[in-house]
Amino acid sequence: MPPGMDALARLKYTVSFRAVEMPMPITFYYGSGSPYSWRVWLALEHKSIPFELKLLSFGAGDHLKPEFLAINPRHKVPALVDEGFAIYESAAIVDYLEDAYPFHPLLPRELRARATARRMIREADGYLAEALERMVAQILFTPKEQWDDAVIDAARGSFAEELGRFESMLTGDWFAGELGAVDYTIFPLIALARRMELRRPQLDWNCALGPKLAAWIERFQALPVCSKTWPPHWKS
Ligand SMILES: N[C@@H](CCC(=O)N[C@@H](CS)C(=O)NCC(=O)O)C(=O)O
Repeated sequence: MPPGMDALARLKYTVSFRAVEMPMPITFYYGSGSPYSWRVWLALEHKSIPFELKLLSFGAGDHLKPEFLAINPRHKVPALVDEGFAIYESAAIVDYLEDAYPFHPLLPRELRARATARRMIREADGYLAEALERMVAQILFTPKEQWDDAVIDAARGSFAEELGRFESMLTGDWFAGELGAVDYTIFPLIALARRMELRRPQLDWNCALGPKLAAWIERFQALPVCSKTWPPHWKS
């Protein structure tokens, strides 16, 4: 501590020194390939918030262990603990980060632009993600011999229809003006849908993606944060 400081300056120095030396990091519970987890990771990176990443293994049943159930009794990732405060549900986590760490905003500041961005997030969670989950249940979690083609085709149809809606919502480089929470919600959903083509090539998303969405995907994939947060098990 520099000599000659008065008591108040000394206290301020100590507090700021401690804040620098001993930050209480956020603990972020994550699952590789989970689009909801990916969205939160992107939000944390956007805000440059330091965090400790806890990669849960579903295979090992990490999400069913008592210590994780104490954080999220619904045994789902993502979840986050910030100085003892536990929060789960990806959209709520992103809202929390936006409120608790207002720098580098994830949503537009202007009232109506912000409302519109939130509406798009609700639409993505309510309709796009809903159709995706129906495909995931079949293509990723049902043995191939037991796939119900009618269920997959119906879900693929709903997802494609939603892609058409989001195509028409995209009026600039990003969904809500600046890169932010809407993009971070939608990209992981589309990335997972595309990933499922490895198992079911007939999904053929290129046919369902309009030119604006296709260019937006290219733009997003060119961001350093995209490769930084790419699901680890997709890299191998
Ligand atoms: N609505 C939740 C969905 C989270 C979710 O479905 N997570 C999946 C992985 S993508 C999960 O953890 N599943 C494990 C389980 O349900 O036991 C959110 O947005 O956070």
